[in-house]
Amino acid sequence: MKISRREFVEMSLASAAGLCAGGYATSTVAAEASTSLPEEDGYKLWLRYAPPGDAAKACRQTVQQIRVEGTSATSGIIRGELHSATSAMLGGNVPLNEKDLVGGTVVVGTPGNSALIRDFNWASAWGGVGDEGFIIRSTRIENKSVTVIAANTDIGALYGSFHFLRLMQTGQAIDKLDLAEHPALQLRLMNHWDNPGGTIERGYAGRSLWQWNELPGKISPRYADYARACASLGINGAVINNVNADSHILAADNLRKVAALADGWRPYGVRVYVSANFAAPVRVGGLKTADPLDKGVADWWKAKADEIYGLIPDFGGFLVKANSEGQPGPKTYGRTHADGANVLADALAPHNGKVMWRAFVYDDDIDPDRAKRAYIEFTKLDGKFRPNVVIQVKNGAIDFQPREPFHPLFGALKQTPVIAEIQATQEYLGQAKHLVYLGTMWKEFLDSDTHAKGSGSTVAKVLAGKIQPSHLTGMVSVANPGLDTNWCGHHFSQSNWYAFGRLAWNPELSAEKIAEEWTRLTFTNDDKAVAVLRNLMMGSRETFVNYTMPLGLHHLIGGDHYAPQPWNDRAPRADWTATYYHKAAADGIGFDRTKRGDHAVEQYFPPVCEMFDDITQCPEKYLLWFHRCAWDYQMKSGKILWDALCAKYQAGAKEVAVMQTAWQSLAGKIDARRHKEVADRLAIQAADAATWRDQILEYFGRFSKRAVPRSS
Ligand code: GCV
Repeated sequence: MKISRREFVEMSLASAAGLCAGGYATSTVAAEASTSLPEEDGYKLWLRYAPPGDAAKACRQTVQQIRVEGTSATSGIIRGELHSATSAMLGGNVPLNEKDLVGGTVVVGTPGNSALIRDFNWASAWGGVGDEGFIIRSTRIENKSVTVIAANTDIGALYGSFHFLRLMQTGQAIDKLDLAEHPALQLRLMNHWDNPGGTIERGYAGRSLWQWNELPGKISPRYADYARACASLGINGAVINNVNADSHILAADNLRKVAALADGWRPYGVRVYVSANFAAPVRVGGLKTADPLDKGVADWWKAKADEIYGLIPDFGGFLVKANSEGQPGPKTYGRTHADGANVLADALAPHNGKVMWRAFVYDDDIDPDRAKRAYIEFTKLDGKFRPNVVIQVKNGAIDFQPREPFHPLFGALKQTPVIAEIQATQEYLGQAKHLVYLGTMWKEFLDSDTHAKGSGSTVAKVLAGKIQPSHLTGMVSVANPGLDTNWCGHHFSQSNWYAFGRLAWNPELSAEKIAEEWTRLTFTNDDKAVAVLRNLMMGSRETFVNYTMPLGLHHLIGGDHYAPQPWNDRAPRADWTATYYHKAAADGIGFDRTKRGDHAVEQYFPPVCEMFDDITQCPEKYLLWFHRCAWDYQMKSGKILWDALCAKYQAGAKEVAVMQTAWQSLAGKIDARRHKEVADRLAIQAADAATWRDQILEYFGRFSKRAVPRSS
């Protein structure tokens, strides 16, 4: 059942007024089921394996027993997962690895561990799915109907098994399957900003999952639960510590702790990576310098890499934040970012390790505009990096704002692999207090056309190496789980972990499909409830933008990155204030990045450059990012800018009330505990949205000298 956003708003409002009979009438639904659903705490994430309703009967025919081939730890995990999941969903013990093959057997394996699978002549498919992909087919063996989940590797078989379970859980037909999947991107990594003391930079869901004081001797069961959740989405690695890195993560005793995590995650296909502090040769190694061109420094990194690989043979590599926000780096020694990345790359290369070098740099001697600096620095260095270096670029040129145009570096580096960094932890998007589904925001980014090689050169295609060939591809996300029971603080923040994983696997998936899938897995398969939930999620990011930073406004915050602070004009750096960005004054508002301003638009390929530059073509959602406008500038709607701005803030705050109503209408369709916990956070969100609206409009009104029009 699909309903438009407008219908959703109308239905929710009607429901609030008791007018809507179509399944959204709060009282009936609530009364019906409020006592029947067991309470849930959210720990199980999207792996609840609730019975899939009407689809269960059909599934029972197709899944009568499970046969998982192989003896590896991963095969054991697949066996356990399929057995417990299918038994839970189908309401009874599903036999496992019985001697006889019967109709309705699900066979899982690889050509390496299964004679049955080796016998299939699926040569064309095998090549296509590579090391991490899988094939799922409904077929016949010994004249019996079976389902085969086959892959070249155990990890591919694990991913295929999770995929199969996802189809079951979401109530899809599983009796005529013929599909092959493989990931579009190679590096699909969680980036944890966890500190060894247990705190998490920009973490809103409790303390770090990693118990540094207990490792390596004591292994929390939560480590495996974490890796399982990652594997269920195809996430294949985790950078376990903050990019503002404590150099001592590289000390011998800490590396043993890292190795213990790696050992536990290996069977799930989750490789460990570490954020390295560029000054480690000095701080840990006791050298006098960390100059990347110093032989002693290069030797130190080589020895350190050898030591790491001695403990962790499949160690992924280093993530580095250098010469950024006070972190040390090669520029400290008069060297370039390429010099810095290469010394680490040379140390890792014999072990097949990678360096992910962040482009989040904004030294103010490069250009007065923070948005321009990374492009200027990194385009100069294109082609100067070793083959095992990738440049990790945030989705936008400032810093994970509620809305940014895509970073101009995407498509601009022709000889250097680029991977994208997005942020699931909602640092600037209401943290874990506001319900904001980021799938839509990431799709807006991934679908942006860079025009790097003509029309259709979307960011997604650039990342997948389809525009310029790239031997290394990937997308990473600043992670949002912590020790909170429900992992992510807000139940809906789990959807952002989920959406990241699904998009890193396939950036062409739609945000809507992912929202619907997550909803069915996490809450309910009830179609009407799913429609409400999906629409709630799909509109939530635009709503957040409306009540915080619409029409291209950005960074209207202070140090907490949460509350409105448009008046913030004092910080250790000008580009940490709000006034630097909005430049509100009596004559207007906005940052002139056009060809008549600071020329930032010229960092984009034509015709994107011209589109952003020309105020009549520039999408209004980016208006004040690129243009400075008078308060009475005529918008496409015919409204003047001030009135349009007021309307956005008013609409945003109103939309949160609609979200509350929609959520209320689901009482009884969602277990009482999670329903209340989300309702409580929505109440905070509603109050915050009103505060944003009122404080921003009061503040900008001081410059526009215009009254706030009555809200329509
Ligand atoms: C880890 C922003 C955040 C910082 C973060 C930084 C980064 O500035 O506020 O907390 O530091 O981005 O991405 O390195």
